[in-house]
Parts: sequence; structure tokens; C-alpha cells
Amino acid sequence: MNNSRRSFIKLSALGASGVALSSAAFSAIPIKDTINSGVAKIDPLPLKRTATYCEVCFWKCAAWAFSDEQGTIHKIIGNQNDPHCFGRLCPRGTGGVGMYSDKDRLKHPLIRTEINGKQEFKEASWEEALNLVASKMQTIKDQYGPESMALIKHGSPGSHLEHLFKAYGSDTIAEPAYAQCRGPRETGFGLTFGSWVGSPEPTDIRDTKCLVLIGSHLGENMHNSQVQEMSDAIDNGAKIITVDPRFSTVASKSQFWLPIKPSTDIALLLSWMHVLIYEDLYNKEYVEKYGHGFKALKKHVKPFSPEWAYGITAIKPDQIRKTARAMAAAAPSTIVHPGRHVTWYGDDSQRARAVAILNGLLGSWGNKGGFYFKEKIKIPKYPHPKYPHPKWGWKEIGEKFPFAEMGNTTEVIKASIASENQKYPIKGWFVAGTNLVASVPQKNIIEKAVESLEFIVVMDTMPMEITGYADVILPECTYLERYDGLRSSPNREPSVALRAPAVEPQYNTKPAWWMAKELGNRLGLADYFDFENIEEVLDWQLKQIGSSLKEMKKIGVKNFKRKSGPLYLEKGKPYEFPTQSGKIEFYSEELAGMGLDPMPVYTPHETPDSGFYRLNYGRSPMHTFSRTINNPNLSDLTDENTLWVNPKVARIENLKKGQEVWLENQDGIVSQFPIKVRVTERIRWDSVYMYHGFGHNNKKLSRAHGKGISDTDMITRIKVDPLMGGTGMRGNFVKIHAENPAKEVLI
Ligand SMILES: Nc1nc2c(c(=O)[nH]1)N[C@H]1C(S)=C(S)[C@@H](COP(=O)(O)OP(=O)(O)OC[C@H]3O[C@@H](n4cnc5c(=O)[nH]c(N)nc54)[C@H](O)[C@@H]3O)O[C@H]1N2
Ligand SMILES: Nc1nc2c(c(=O)[nH]1)N[C@H]1C(S)=C(S)[C@@H](COP(=O)(O)OP(=O)(O)OC[C@H]3O[C@@H](n4cnc5c(=O)[nH]c(N)nc54)[C@H](O)[C@@H]3O)O[C@H]1N2
Ligand code: SF4
Ligand SMILES: [Mo]
Repeated sequence: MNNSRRSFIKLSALGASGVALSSAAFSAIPIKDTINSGVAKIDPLPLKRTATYCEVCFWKCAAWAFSDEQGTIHKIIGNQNDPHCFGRLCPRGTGGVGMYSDKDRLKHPLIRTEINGKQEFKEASWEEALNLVASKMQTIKDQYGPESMALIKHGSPGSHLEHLFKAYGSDTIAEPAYAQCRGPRETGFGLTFGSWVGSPEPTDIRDTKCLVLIGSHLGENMHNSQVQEMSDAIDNGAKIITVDPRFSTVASKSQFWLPIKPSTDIALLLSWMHVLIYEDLYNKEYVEKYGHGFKALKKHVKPFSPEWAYGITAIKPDQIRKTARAMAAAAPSTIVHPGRHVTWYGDDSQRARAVAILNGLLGSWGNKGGFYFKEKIKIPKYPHPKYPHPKWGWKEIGEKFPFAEMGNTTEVIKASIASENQKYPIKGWFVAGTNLVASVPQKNIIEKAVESLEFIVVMDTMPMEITGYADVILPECTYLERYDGLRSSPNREPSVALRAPAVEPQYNTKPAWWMAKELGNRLGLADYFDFENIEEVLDWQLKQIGSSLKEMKKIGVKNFKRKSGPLYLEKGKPYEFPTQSGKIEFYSEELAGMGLDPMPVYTPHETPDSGFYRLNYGRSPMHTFSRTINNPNLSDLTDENTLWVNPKVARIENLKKGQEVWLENQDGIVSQFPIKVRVTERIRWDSVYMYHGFGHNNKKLSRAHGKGISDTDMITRIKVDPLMGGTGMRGNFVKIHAENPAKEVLI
């Protein structure tokens, strides 16, 4: 990217101001009467209590932030009445105050300028920055149409900008939480039960007797209420079955750990179906009543005996039988968890369908201890004129994927690379709340797109890597300094949570809703933002659902009674599933009609060549993706990732504990930094493992820069899901080098 029109700008490292703060957020503060009172009486200062919901990850736990008049936030604790957290935050949520106190934060609007041939960011006023963004958006609209401006977003800023984009005329919208995360499971479950799993997942873990986790490592994956419910279920004697090539934390709490050969899960799932059906262990009454195509499924899985699966998965037949029987013994209070980050090998929607079918055979969907029928409150939209109809948008960009239900980030990036026959030309990006270079693999296509684009604006709170590609950077204040949209989430009972500012925004930062409104005014869309401030909108919305801003400020979370009917299927009452057949589709007529596999099929995937190991990655319990690595409180707890290698691999590669190594992948891509070796039996000998999110290369991130390796950098080969376009990331292989191989080449 040297000498390019838009070179990546790494601002120099900060000096003393970047020194890590102490982990004050974790120190015990004598708070009495914190619940159900407006003010916590703390000696010697009274602290103000403000309702919020956490933005450190997307579980969005409702919380109370305690602050003083000087603007210090002393503590954030969970809201007792919140079904996402039951009054307790995870360590990341507790450390969320570090997002506010981080001295590396973006502090002012920045505009890319060229000084003596060198590109730099210069500080700008909000007036200058917003005028520039609006004029570029207007130019793109006039020259190419509004569709050519894309919004790539994640998290809370997204909804404010989505409204701006729809008003402006663009539906070219995508987020990495779909095609790089849970998209395939929504397709797989949608095709089987007729509805998305959604977030939070309606898994009745509290009352389960058997929880099956397939590459879903709850406990490291810190989804709060699920982890708490799982821990209670374990205390109540629930069996846990973990299928993971790695001995995860939850594997250590499991009755059965099945260390599967990576990429072979569909074979195991088919074999489990075989045992349930041919040992007569499935829920006959349920299947007869609610199932469609069971006979075809029975025939389909006949050859898939545990002996057949053993040769593929390396799981012993006896283990496959025992685990299938354990699931059946607990059914219908058994959950085969749908997983969440499921974009693995390209056949992910089909694997998710296999998981769904298994739940169908066990009778788990709609039964206590399985999956409940969730309910949420629909928050009315603040009145505004009708949105215009774009000529094309995310649907057309992803048109080759028949089951895509949201924009696909990878396809939007590809459509941004200029070419002769660009069908859906994207010319500008508005990136908000997503560090694309860390969350979407194949950096080369991102860089090509960046080269082609006429304009990029990034809205973030931190100088993350993506900001280095921006023409304009809009600094958002953190979640602790702003109002946001209401959190309305589907649960056993509907609930609504408020986010209000605990403190004034630091520096020259502003909330996304304000930026969206200001841009709307400049783009002639003021009618869509017919309010003075967001309090007006929130109060109006809350009044429509029987509350008010005043009430929500006091209680933070409001729980509502169910209106949609019972939590589970009712004995003796008919129930129609929202599928084509009105039943659970063991056999999918829809897929068959399109010439696609109507039932999941196992296909082998590539395995590493000699000298290479499969790159496996997952969640750091103390971090969220790349977003918290620089957080002063959380980097105190884990400041780098390590490379997990099996002792056998350590012997072959002559590796010592703590030794720094470099990685090179199958396409010759070398890691930007070294990573320390961790020798452990907890990973199979054919794979290596690391936490996702590390290896930041922006020097402005004083704590995160150069710490560990970015898994995303090493993922250059992707396996695309033909059903919905998911970006399968787990087919990459790495070599381990004691010295930096890139350096060797240079010498
Ligand atoms: N290699 C690899 N890639 C992955 C994954 C993986 O495990 N490995 N996981 C995938 C999954 S499951 C997901 S969901 C996606 C997640 O993808 P992303 O959401 O893109 O994840 P982050 O890297 O955390 O980027 C979040 C960005 O939002 C910024 N941010 C944080 N808070 C705010 C805020 O309040 N306002 C604004 N404006 N910005 C904010 C952060 O500073 C950061 O730049 O990544 C996917 N990509
Ligand atoms: N602490 C923390 N918690 C989080 C997040 C976070 O960033 N930090 N992010 C949240 C988000 S958005 C998501 S999507 C979820 C993601 O959480 P999960 O859906 O649980 O996914 P991963 O973190 O990708 O976990 C991957 C697991 O799959 C295993 N695995 C790898 N290959 C295979 C295979 O071929 N077969 C099987 N059976 N297993 C395999 C890995 O060893 C690892 O244990 O986590 C959520 N929770
Ligand atoms: S699970 Fe943790 S990080 Fe995620 S929203 Fe809840 S407290 Fe915040
Ligand atoms: Mo995700």
C-alpha cells in the first residue's frame, strides 16, 4: 500500500499518556444499598447510579454504572432484574470502564490530508468533518446513486446509521456478525424449524438435563446468562457432552469430551442420528406429530453407523453410542447447542441443519430443558417519512446465495473493487463499530477495495486498524457516555433495557445518534430526524409500550408478561411450525426443489500437508474480539495470545515453552509478529490454537501493539457456504518457524 492514493496511516505511539491504568475497576468498593435506590451511599462520596447496558460484547447485559461528580466511573455492576445477566457481569463487562478511561481513545474528528507528499490525519472540527462526509455522500449519490454508498457496521452505532442510510436511499448494508459469525446456523435452523435461533439463543439451559456443545466453548465464550445457567445445570446434575478438538474449559466439566478430528462434525452428527433412529431412541410421538420426511431421513442415515463415523471422526463407536444414549435418556430436556461462530468449513448451513435435525429427533424444540419459544417487545419506530426504494442493495450483491437473509460483508467488500463489469459498483464506505481488518479474512481483498473506493469514513471509539484506511474518522463517545437505542430482547419473558450516559463525553467525542442526525440534516433528510435529541425519541417509544424515560432511568430494565402463549408446546394441542410444510423438516422440500442436498451429507475437507498444522482459534475469556485488547483493565488480565501446541508437536518442531515463533500459512503469508509457545495436551497434534483478536499493528494502541498474532492475518483461504454465503475460516494451515522467515528472505 506504499505510495498509494490511500496509504495506511499508523500514527506514532503515544508516550506517557498511554501507560496502563491500574485495575481500579476490580477493586472492592464498599457499596451498600446499590440495588433499587437512585444513589449508592459510599463513604465518603455519594455516587450517582446510571442505567446502562454493556457494549463490551453483544450479549448486552443491563447494568448500573456508578460515577462521581468529577467524571470518574467507580464501578459497573449487573442489574438484578435483567434476564441477560441476573445481576452479575462477566469480567469483560466489569472491565468495561476501561473503554472510557483508555487514554489511547480517539479524541477529535480527523481528516486525511497530504503534507509534503506524506499522508497524515489532521484534527478537524465537527463542522468540517460532518460537512465533508455529507458532501462526499451527496457526490456519490449524484454520480452513481445512493446504493453505491455502503454501511458496514456492528453494535449499537449500527441502528442509528441504518436509519440514516435507508433515508438516504441505500440498503447496501452488512455486518460481520452474519456472514463471519452466526449466519449459517440461522439458515440451518430456519430450514428445519422455520425460525432463526437469534440472540440470545432460546436454549433452556436452566432446566436442561443434557447439554451438547459442538465447537461452542461456553465458559470461554462468556455469554453471561448462558454460562450462569450452565453452571447451575451442572450443579443440578445435568450431563455435558463436549465435541471439540481442544480440551476447552467446559470439556473439563463434561461427562464426555469427544476430541473430534477437525472438520468432520457432520459425520458424527449423522452417526448420532443413526443410533437414535436404529436403536429406537428418538422421540416417536413428537416426530410423528411434528416431523416431515422422517422416512427419508431414516433411509438416508442407514449407512452412517458409529463404525463408519469412527474412520472419519476418530471418535470411538462406543463413545458415539454412549453419548447418543445419554442424549436420548435426558430428552426432551436435551439441548444440542446451535453454536454461534459457525462459519467453519463452507458446509456450515448443512452442519447447522444436522444439529437442528438432531434436536428434532430428540423432541427438544419447544420442550422444557430444550428450546423455549422466545418473546420480545416490538419497539415502535419514531414517526418518519417512508424510506425511498433503492434499486439494488445487499440482497442483489449476495444474489448467488439463495438463503442469505442479511448483507454479506465479504460480498460488499468484493463489490467495492473496481472492475470493467461491476454490476453493483460500491464507491464509498461508512464503517461503524467494526474493525474489518481483524474481523474479515483475506486482507488482500480489503486492501484492493480500499484502493478502489472514492471515500471511506470510519466511526469508532479507538484508533483501531480500520481507522488507518479512513478519509475521515468520527470519534464516537463510549457507551458509558451516551444514550442509545432501547435494548429489546427475546427471552422467556420480554424485557427492555435503557442505556443512559453515566458521565459527559470526554474529549471532543459525540454519540452516533447525534452524528446520524447531523448528517441527515446536511443531506436534506431532516424530516427523518424530526426530534431535538434522543431523549425525546426514547420517551416517546417507552410511552408507547407503557413505560417512560423517567421510569427506565430508575429501574434500568423493565420485564413484561408474555402475550404470545406458553413457553413450550402444549400437550394435545396442534402446533404449526413456520416452515413450508408446517412441520419440522427432516427432509427439506425447499432444498430438494433447488437441486441442493435435502438432508445433510458429509464431505471430506482438506487436511494439513506434512509440516503444517490446522489453524484453530477461539475466544479469549477476558477479551472481546480485537476491541478490548488495548483496554487498560482487561489487558492487565491477558495481554497477549499464545500458540497452543501439543507436546508431540513441540518435540517434532523442537519447541520450548515460552519460546517466540513465527507462523507462515499455506499461501506464504507470514505473521506480522511472533507468538509465544504454550505446550499443552489440551490441543490435538494436527492443529494449533490461539485466541482471536490479538496482534494489533497500529502503534496508537499502546498496550495492544505487537502483542501476539492476528489469526485473521493467517486466514487467506476461505470456504464459502453455497446456501447463504458464510465465510468459512477454518481451512487454513500454518508452519511454525523459530526465526522470522520474512526476514530471512530479505537478507
Ligand atoms: N479470524 C477471525 N475472524 C472473526 C472471528 C474469529 O473468531 N476469528 N469472529 C467473528 C465473529 S463471531 C464476529 S461477531 C465478528 C466481530 O467483528 P467486529 O465487531 O468487527 O469485532 P471487533 O474486532 O471487536 O471490532 C469492533 C470495533 O468496534 C469498535 N467499537 C467498540 N465500541 C464501540 C462503540 O461504542 N462505538 C463505535 N462506533 N465503535 C465501537 C472497536 O474499537 C472496534 O474497532 O468477527 C468475526 N471474525
Ligand atoms: N470471552 C468472549 N466471549 C464471547 C465473545 C468474545 O469475543 N469473547 N464473542 C461472542 C461471539 S460474537 C460469538 S459468535 C461467540 C463465539 O463463540 P463460539 O461459538 O463458542 O465459537 P469460537 O469462539 O469460535 O469457539 C471455537 C471452538 O470450536 C473448536 N473447534 C475448532 N474446530 C472445530 C471443529 O472442526 N469441530 C468442533 N466440534 N470444534 C471445533 C475450538 O477448539 C474452540 O473451542 O462468543 C461470544 N462470546
Ligand atoms: S457477557 Fe460480559 S461483555 Fe458481554 S454484555 Fe454481558 S457483561 Fe458485557
Ligand atoms: Mo459473533
